[in-house]
Amino acid sequence: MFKSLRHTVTAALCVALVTISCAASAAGLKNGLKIAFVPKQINNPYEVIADDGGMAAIKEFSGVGKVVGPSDAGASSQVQYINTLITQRQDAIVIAANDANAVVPYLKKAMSQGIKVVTFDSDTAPEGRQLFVNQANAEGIGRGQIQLVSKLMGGEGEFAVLSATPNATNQNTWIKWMQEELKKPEYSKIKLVKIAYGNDDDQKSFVETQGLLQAYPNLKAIVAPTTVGIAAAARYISSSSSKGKVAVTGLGTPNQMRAFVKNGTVKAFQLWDPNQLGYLAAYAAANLSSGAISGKEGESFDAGKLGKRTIGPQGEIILGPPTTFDASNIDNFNF
Ligand code: RAM
Repeated sequence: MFKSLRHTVTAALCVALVTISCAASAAGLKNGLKIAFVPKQINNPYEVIADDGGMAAIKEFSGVGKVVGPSDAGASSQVQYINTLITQRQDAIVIAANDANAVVPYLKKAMSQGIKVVTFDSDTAPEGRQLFVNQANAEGIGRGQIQLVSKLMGGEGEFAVLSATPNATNQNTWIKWMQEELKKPEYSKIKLVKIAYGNDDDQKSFVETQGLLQAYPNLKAIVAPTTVGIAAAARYISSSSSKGKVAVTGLGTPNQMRAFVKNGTVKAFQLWDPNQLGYLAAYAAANLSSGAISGKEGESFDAGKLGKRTIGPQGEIILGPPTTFDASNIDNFNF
């Protein structure tokens, strides 16, 4: 009797252990992974939403997450944070790079010491990281911005781009695709007159908007492919005589843009969910750090509530297509 009881207990324990170890290996992630997020800027509302998504993911797989970074988006402002994270022996660094090259030597140093490096939002040169978690296909974002602004301008007139910093990899890639799209004959009557840089600084973006309106009196639209820029441009225009004459569009968060959509300054703009971007980047980093993936094209991994994701060419993982927001749908979104 005792013997059989002992067997039953042992069997039950085995079932329990097998269940636990199956649960752990289903996700295949190590416990207690130390993952640090380094946003472009610590105080940019977009980056804050993305970082929150990352921290939520890290909590799900019982890691230890933190967010550190500069208050400006300058090319080298992230270097000191990377150096500290190397000293702290983090398992992974997840970074939205302010410059394609400035951070690469430091990220290479991190990787040489076994720290996994994932870029998200804004990439480095490929040798600076193992994976890049991109919000959406860059070509699609760039071409989509021109399709949208052309519609808002009635297919003709002058427009300007109000970008982030001159060295931002993501904005520069999108602008390159905007310029490609503009070569199509259907845009022969619209002209890009200037690319201005607000440096993802609210005040500078505000002043740059004012400068564009003064320098180009016939301006029909401003495209700001940055959430900081579009919010500042909309704020300036909404209380100026240009309201209703100069369209503002680009990439913005629904919560920052809602008031300007409601007061008619902004008809339509685009974005993806930054929270999901951070969430996906954290899962990518955890899978790399756990050895579940090595970063090769074609490898798949489990990204929690976002399901199975596959690594594409050049170590790129794409979140999904952007959404276009306007008066008809903006109240369905809260980020
Ligand atoms: C700003 C930043 C960020 C970009 C968004 C759209 O918040 O420049 O990198 O992805 O805009």
